[in-house]
Amino acid sequence: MTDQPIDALTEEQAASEAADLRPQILKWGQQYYDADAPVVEDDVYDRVYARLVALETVFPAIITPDSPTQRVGGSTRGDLPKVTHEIPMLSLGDVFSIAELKEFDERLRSNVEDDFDYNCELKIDGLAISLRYENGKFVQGSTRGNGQIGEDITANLKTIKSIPQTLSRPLTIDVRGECYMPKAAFLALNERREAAGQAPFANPRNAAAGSLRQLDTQVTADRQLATFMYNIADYEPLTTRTQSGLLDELAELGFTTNATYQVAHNMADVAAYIDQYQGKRGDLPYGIDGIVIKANSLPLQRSIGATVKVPRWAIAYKFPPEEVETVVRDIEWTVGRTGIVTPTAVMDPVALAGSTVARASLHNPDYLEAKDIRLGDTVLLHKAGDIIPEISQYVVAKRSADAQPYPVPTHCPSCGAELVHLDEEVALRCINPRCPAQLAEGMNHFASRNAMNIAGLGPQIVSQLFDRKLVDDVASLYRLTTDQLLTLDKFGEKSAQNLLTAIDNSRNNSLERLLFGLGIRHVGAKAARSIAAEFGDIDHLMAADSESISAIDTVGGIIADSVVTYFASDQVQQLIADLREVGVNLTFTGDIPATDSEGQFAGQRVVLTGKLQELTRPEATEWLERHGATVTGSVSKKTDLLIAGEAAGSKLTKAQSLNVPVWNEAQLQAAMDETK
Ligand code: 3B8
Repeated sequence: MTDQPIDALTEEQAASEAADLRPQILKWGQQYYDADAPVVEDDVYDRVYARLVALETVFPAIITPDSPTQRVGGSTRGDLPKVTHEIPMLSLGDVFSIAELKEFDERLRSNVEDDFDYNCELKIDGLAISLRYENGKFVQGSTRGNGQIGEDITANLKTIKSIPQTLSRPLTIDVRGECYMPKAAFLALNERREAAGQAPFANPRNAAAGSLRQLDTQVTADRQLATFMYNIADYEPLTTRTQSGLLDELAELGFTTNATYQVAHNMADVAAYIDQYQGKRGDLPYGIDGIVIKANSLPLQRSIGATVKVPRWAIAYKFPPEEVETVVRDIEWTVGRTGIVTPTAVMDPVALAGSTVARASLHNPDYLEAKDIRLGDTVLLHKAGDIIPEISQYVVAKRSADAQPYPVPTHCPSCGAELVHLDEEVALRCINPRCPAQLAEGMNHFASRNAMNIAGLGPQIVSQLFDRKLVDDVASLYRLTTDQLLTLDKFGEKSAQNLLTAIDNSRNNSLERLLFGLGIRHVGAKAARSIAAEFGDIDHLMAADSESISAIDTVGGIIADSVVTYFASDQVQQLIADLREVGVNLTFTGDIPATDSEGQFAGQRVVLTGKLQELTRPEATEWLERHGATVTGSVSKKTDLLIAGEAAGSKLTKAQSLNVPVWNEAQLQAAMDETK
């Protein structure tokens, strides 16, 4: 993007710049919506988008029908029903300095005759939601959307424990607040995602947004979302007439409110509140991005009113982004358990928002290229969502003249095998199954709490075990001796004995822990449990075909195919034989999990083809599998249903020739809506 003034451009130059920006914006938008994993910061996206809008406004002739500016309803997903907010859900105006905050105060005081107080609140970094109660019963929940029209997310919100189903009084009210993911839940979720080979969320806000848009409410329920409610569309039904009293009354009604609010008589009080929480920010269990001040009197709020977009009686003070400068010394490429090779910037350690930071993920080669981080660059570092260290940008003025773009490796840093991009994914992968880095990561996963739960066997010990060639796979763990362990750094009799006991005890685990611990692609802890319970022991599982595995209620075709492929490998069969020989239990000894009722697509083979508009492939697949379908890749006589998106090709023709029923995306959506 150039920063040339637009009126200095010719139409041809404008057209050419716009043509460069559009694919970039579309790609970023796609990544955002498909994966809830933005590749650029929101403000970069906003600036580039604004530039395109400006170009097209000055030169309307250059607008193309496929320009991202020509899309309607970009902020809401088409697959969720719409809700009209009878009283609009406004957003807050924001200021970035105490000086601007004082201007806001002076403007307001010059328009209001009497003295008044403010209520100060933390600005929670989540998603605004509106909850409708009729006669004290929760009837509908929605997102803000564009303020007039939001999306209906009632079913998802019903899974959130802090949202009361029934109020302590039978009021009819619309209550507004913030839905967020606590930092601890976010970290645990990302750990689970990485263990199951899924991409982690970039920050708690994205994780919360992704969780609220789930088609399957069980997924939302597992995500541990929370809420703080802070506003009401119309205060008439309440007894209180102040904002601070409103927070108390909402709490009495059964809502969760944030208890940190304080009434301020003047700007000195407000400044003290800001100081206090800016310092405590890193210690809070949820992310905040500023504070909000509101005229405390509710009737005064009403008389002051709002512009079309923001209330005039409240303002958000955004904390200065806590950013520090540091220098990039290295870019490390590490290989994860699933073979994904991730770049990490290694920097001079700096204190940032309550911790010392020396590393920041650069996610993937595309991200590295977009950020253009080079060795020796001075960079600005912040914490995304108050928690994940992230490089904002390099400092242009401090880049040395001979800094070179960082080359993306073509070969695995651990084993030297050639790296690949599978299925057009952004991630770079090493697909060598004997890659030592993957083996070590695999062993860490094997030992982790939800897998074999071997206390004391952490990454540092695992890497020493591999370095000293004491192990070469997970079965060899069970042949370790005290003498061998005594050779490890800082290991004495006692620590060696403790680790051996922990390893020994894990022999008796029920099969699902082993299944999960083996790290079979797509097999999370839940699927492992259902599979172990269904087959009872590993021999029956290894003899099973994909159909019989995917016949399990909660296990779909993708998982089943992955399990079958895994056990078909000679090396895997050897590993299982070794595990048996060293005495690891291979049978299910746990409780039988409750099975779900018959899914709508039970026993059906479904194929997806073409480009879906509203859903992503994985979303559609996951939903179908949860409802009993086996989702396969090719159309045959056995196919029960083809779901065809746009530009469906040969699979559609084949399905038609075989008289296989064909649905479009809208029909799939209708089926999804019905089962809600
Ligand atoms: C009016 C009041 C929007 C908001 C508001 O923690 C309005 O009060 C709003 F039109 O968005 N993120 C808060 C937070 C957000 C808002 C708010 N109060 N504490 C927040």
